[in-house]
Amino acid sequence: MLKPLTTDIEALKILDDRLRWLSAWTIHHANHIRPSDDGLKVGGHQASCASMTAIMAALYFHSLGPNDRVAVKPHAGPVLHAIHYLLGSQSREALENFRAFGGAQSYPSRTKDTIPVDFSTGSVGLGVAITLFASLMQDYLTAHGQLEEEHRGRFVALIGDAELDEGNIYEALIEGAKHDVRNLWWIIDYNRQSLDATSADRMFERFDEIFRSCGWRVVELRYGKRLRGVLDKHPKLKAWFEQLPNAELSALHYQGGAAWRARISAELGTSAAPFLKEYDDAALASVFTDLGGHCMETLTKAFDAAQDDVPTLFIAWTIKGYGLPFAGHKDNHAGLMNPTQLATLRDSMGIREGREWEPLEGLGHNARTSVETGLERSRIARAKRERSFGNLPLPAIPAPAGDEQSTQAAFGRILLDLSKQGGDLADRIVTTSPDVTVSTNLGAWVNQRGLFRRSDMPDVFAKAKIASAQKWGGNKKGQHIELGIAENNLFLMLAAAGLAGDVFGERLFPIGTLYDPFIARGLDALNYACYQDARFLLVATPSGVTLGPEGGAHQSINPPLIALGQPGLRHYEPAYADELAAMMQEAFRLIDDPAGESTYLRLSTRSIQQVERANDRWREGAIDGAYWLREPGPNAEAAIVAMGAVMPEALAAWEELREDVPGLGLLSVTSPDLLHRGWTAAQEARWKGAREPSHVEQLLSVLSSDAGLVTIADAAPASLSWLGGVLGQRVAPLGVEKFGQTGNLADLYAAYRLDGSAITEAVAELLLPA
Ligand SMILES: Cc1ncc(C[n+]2csc(CCOP(=O)(O)OP(=O)(O)O)c2C)c(N)n1
Ligand SMILES: [Mg+2]
Repeated sequence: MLKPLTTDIEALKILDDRLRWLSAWTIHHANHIRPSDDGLKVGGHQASCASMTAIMAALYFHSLGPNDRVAVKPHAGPVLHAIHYLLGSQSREALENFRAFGGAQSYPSRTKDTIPVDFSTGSVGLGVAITLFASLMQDYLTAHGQLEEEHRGRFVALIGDAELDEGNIYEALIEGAKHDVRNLWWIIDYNRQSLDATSADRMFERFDEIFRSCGWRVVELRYGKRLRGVLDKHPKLKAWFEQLPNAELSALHYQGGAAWRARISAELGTSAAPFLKEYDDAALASVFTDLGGHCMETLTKAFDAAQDDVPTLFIAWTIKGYGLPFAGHKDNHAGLMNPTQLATLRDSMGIREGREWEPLEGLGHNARTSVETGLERSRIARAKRERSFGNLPLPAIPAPAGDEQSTQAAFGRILLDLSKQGGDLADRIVTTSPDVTVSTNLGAWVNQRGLFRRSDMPDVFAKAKIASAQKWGGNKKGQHIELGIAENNLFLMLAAAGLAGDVFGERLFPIGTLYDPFIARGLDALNYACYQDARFLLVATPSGVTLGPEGGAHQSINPPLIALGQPGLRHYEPAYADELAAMMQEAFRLIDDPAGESTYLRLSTRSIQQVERANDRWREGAIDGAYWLREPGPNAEAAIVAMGAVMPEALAAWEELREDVPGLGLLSVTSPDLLHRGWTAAQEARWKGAREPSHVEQLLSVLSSDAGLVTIADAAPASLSWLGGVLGQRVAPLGVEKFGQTGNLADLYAAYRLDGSAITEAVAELLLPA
């Protein structure tokens, strides 16, 4: 690891003040100075920023090395922008447009901000946990010889104390402990205030215990240098100070010196008189606000002392709104200074009116020189890293042989074949699963490629010659990362692995498997991964009521609708093994394409008769979202539109009806998501003068304009019923709208009207004269 930077303490204090000023000013400018056309509140969080400017100054201008990566608490976004403004890597224009279209984003965004944002944040808790999985990925890459020692760094999360209520943090903590995670700093801005209120006192000192029991070092930075000195001299005062509840402490910080004096005299009586005599009110307020998270000496010393790889939690005591007029007020979360208050702050910083954006305005020669020296050193450490794409030649993926197959089994076979065949793609695939590796058919791949462990882990059962289909030893070369049953962790792991090309310059092809209904369990983490443009393949299997006797709470209904509404994630639902192979090939291509995205495959355990293909024309359609499995006649009056596991029912119904309904077609939909996107994109293009109809419009326009469509899927019927809106054709939607039962397939399909007779009845109804 490279050595941390050093900048002298006085310069760091000046930088701390500048960050507090610039973040407050950026927010003020957006709310009070930039003209507003719509009268909408712009907002911003001056108090949340002021709370951690010292921590961020110490980190960015003193501690961070060039390989270190940081997730910044969402509401401190303006501080990060201010840092890059001082470093010269953020423009004044972007700051003037903070929260405006195309300007600096409200919360740090990897993809939308122009400054280097290592991890996006916004949904609290997730930015914290992703640093842990990124650190794991760093160990993975190093172990696989894909990352040199000198390119390794530390992963830092800057955390609001209320974020600690998010359960996903503890799920990650536990997973990290299992994998012996290291090179992590989690720094809590412990201002003891959330959005609504001051924090519960009962949790005090519990967080330390939780982290320590997971193997972390906990460093509490309660006092700044001055305050520590004072309290050490006055043990009674210290004891009194330490028993103050959070709310009382915040209120005193808000009220200031006179209130401290009155309170101390009332509660400590004459014993505090000598101390109180030493300080006037202003000095009293100043000494009591000298908490650890605002004291540059304390922060830099603590950071310097934690240079090994032990994961470390810093609890840095702070005051929300430090140095601002609403410091400590319980309602200050979205508080904004008024113009008069802002002018007072500006004057106190020695900044002249009209020169608010001047980075080093008002600094004398010596101060300016040392600040500039510090900035110059930090600049090198914070350069934006290019994304890494397009380096790997991808092999064609053949369909596994077999007349009868399920898509889930075919998935396992394809990975096994890839592994046996070897090559760059197979070596760059990393798989992961929350305790459903075997039941999602990843077992054979893991037998081949092994579990990833930093130190060797023997397969005890294999050594004892106990028969088992799973021969899983763990070592540095293993390519499967086992996770406990916590779907949030799966998605955060996929996010971290899917950002390897961005964070480490080394592209990986991450594949995560889980049961389809449990996508909902980690949905915000999935959204978070997509928001950052992480690239991965999500394989959700098994799905739908087609699970049969397994049934019950494992049956999924709405994930295709989730996928319809999720940017950055392409849903494919194959019926046949050859479609699946084509989709996996496409998914790998999309992972390594700058304009690509992630893919979600919804698979089934139902083994079905594979279709004979006359030619390869289906392939392009399947990748684009649909193709005619049975071509309709010109101006046909009806078509069956089916997706995935229920294709045999659709084919059987088609066979039965083809005589009575001339020209009846059977459309196999492989991605409602892509069809819908194509439809809206063509519409948008038409408004701009283009003529080309979308794929779905072309497919459906072969039918008569008032044709009837019977749509069927083992999923919410709304996944396909919208197809009637494309050309105004009538629809009879079949699908699952109630929670599933257990049962054999015939009974279930009859109960949920997914069988041939339901299709026949629906076609008949559509064709009856109105
Ligand atoms: C998942 C999620 N839920 C709710 C919010 C809304 N929210 C934003 S900040 C915040 C409180 C933050 O308090 P804390 O983490 O202590 O930050 P600070 O005091 O430093 O502002 C809440 C509830 C959010 N951003 N994300
Ligand atoms: Mg807080």
